[in-house]
Amino acid sequence: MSIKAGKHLQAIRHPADLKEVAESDLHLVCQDLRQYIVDTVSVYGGHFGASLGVVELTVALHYVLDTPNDQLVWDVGHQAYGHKILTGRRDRFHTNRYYGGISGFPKRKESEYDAFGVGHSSTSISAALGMAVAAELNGEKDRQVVAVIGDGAMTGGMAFEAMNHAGDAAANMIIVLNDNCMSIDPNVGALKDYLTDITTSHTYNKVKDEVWNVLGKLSRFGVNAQEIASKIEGGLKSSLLKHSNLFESLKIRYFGPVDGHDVHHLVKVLNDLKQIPGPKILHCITTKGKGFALAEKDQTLWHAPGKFDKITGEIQKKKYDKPQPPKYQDVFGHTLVELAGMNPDIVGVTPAMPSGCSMNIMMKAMPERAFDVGIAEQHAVTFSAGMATQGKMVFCNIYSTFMQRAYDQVIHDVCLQNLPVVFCLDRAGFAGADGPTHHGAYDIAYMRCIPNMVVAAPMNEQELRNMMFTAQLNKSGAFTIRYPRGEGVMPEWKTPFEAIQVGKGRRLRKGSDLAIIGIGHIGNLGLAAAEALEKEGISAAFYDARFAKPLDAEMLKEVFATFDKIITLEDGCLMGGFGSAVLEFAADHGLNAHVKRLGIPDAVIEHGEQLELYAECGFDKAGIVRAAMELMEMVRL
Ligand SMILES: Cc1ncc(C[n+]2csc(CCOP(=O)(O)OP(=O)(O)O)c2C)c(N)n1
Repeated sequence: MSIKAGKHLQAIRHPADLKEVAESDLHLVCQDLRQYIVDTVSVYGGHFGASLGVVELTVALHYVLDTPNDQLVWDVGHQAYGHKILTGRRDRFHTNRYYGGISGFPKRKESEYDAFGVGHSSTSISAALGMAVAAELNGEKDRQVVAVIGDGAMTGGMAFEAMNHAGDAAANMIIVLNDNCMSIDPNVGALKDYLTDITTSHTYNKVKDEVWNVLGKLSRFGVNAQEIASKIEGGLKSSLLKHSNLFESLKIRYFGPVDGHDVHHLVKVLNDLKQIPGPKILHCITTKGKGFALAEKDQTLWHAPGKFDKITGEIQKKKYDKPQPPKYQDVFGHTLVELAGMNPDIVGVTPAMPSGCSMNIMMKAMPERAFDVGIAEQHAVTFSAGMATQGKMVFCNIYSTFMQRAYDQVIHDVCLQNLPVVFCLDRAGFAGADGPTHHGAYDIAYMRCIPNMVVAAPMNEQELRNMMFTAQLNKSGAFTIRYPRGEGVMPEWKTPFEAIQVGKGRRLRKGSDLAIIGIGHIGNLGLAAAEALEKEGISAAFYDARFAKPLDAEMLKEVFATFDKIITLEDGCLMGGFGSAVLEFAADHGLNAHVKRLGIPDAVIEHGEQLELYAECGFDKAGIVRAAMELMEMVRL
């Protein structure tokens, strides 16, 4: 279905076309751009509210800046749909996030307008500062560098590290703070209150307007006038405000707050800021979901609602005639509350993903025992470690991909001290439409090499529950449980708890020709493939390893003693992953077999449905069957 652009957007294929539009007509372009995003996302899905909230900012930035020469860095990038549409990708926008289509995030190889590849939060100021400093070193005095960062992303440590550096480096850059008071869930922390205080303080805003006027008048007279303006502004601020501004105290000049939906004012302000040297921050107040009433009202739901009816607002849900298995994240959420009811030491920690990982269930049931710490994975891990020293049993839930941020904290603050923290890694394996920035490809490899760490992966809901039950009984060392995005396989999932022996796998199918050893949910495809192989005349056994560390030595010895053909199966990276662990075990114990490892190769796997990506990497059901047949053939030859 082709989406038709409104007449003011139709002529705009690139920012150069936008510059042909009269400034007084820019709001019309905004209207069409917003409508185009609504029309497309309602039909094809994707992130929604964030892009609607920055329509005016996007238009103003591309109107004022000389992109792609000027560098525009979007933080996270889930809000950059307008940017994509204005920078040569309108015709392909309906392929957004689909296999083979454009990416849901800015990506350097996709467009010269995507100055920096993003997906993980809070990187924009660092990247922009790097660009600004390099531009200075290269003598490119006129190049503008702009980072657009949300108030949620601003809670991330990297943003503070970068501002600390930026104020001192004094490089020429603009930070646009897109403040909508929301992360995916309502934003948290003291900074949020601080930003609200600045926004709502009448005294501050009155003084700010006066400063702005003085500055505006002087800015026409060049750099010297800027210096004078700066002194006046500083004087006004310090004498009248009596307290200094957080950003100003980091030597980043603060402007705002401004209405981020007034495109005409934004153009004027950005033009002014371009003239002012050094690091500056423009505080814009916006509404997430702006222009689509339901999205303004329930901003968390409309962060990424999937497909919906743009007239009624009804979000499309697949309809089934029989009960479906739950999402793993919900099994986690409900099970945690159950366990916390039994064990008073249990607490929950999430870095900004309460609805994403279903920690919101515990936050609702036991608000004093569940913590959203902001987009701060490193802090989440060390905060959990601190609580563990005091006898708390922390379930710290972090998406596998975001845990990459907190690797040193896992090693230094948890494992070296042998603290019992449970890490639940959601979205392990392929994240799907979010693509490579979000795939949880590396966790088995990066966790299993750390001492004092158990690495487990459930094949179904019951296993997840039992692993969580087991983990909270375990008082020595860290315990990782990784599970994928989406549904499990058991509609009747609320089974009684049973402890699992740590490091114990299980055989689920007997066979005589070859053995498949899977780890985690992907094992269901392995088991299905083993059954399908029967029709091909191949008798395949299936083992569920459950643990990548410690490995089940007894089980592996049995497998190597019984079979000379073995397939290992994981939805994680092959290098250093579960299959590697099996081969290490075999080498260390002098065991021999033809081993074929299936998993994610040493390559960037793009976005698409999980099943499409399994197929691409050769470990969907058909791929596993093929691999088994090839192994049989190869060994016969
Ligand atoms: C390191 C990291 N942790 C978590 C996320 C998940 N995430 C994506 S967008 C988002 C909220 C961002 O909020 P904000 O920056 O205010 O932007 P808004 O969506 O409000 O426009 C979060 C937590 C992420 N992308 N990166």
